[in-house]
Amino acid sequence: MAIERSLILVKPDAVVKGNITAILNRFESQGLKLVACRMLKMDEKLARIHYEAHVDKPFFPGLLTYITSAPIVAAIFEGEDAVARCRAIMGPTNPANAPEGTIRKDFGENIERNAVHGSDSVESAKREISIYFTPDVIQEY
Ligand code: IDP
Ligand code: MG
Repeated sequence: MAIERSLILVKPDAVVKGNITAILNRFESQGLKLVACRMLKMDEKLARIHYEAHVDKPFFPGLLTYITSAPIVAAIFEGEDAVARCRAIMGPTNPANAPEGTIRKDFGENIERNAVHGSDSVESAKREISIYFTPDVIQEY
């Protein structure tokens, strides 16, 4: 297994409810290393870049309204097999299908307002990390 990085977003529903640190802790407590972190508000331009695979989907207008409704926290977690491990810690897209103890089960509201984003492959992680972070702000320790 290789050391990977995943791009995680704490999404607006979770930020507004005060769940930022509880969610980041789910990754940190599983041994994933936080190597970059920032808070920002998505705008439509950024949302269309981040969700480029979804811009033509029927749910995109609702997703756009939601994801730009309040700030988000963008973070990079690093570790062995980080992409798959982060996805497992998050749970599936729909919180209704999420196992006990996953972030989306514990903090998600519905298939749209599901608390967290995580990269779905190493390739996606590289693309997504470059949207939010320049290499000089990613820490080595
Ligand atoms: P993922 O976040 O688990 O990778 P994707 O299929 O990539 O799921 O969808 C991106 C985001 O779009 C989801 O996290 C969710 O916020 C939203 N979304 C996905 N499918 C639906 C849907 O059917 N209705 C409403 N929102 C959706
Ligand atoms: Mg996805």
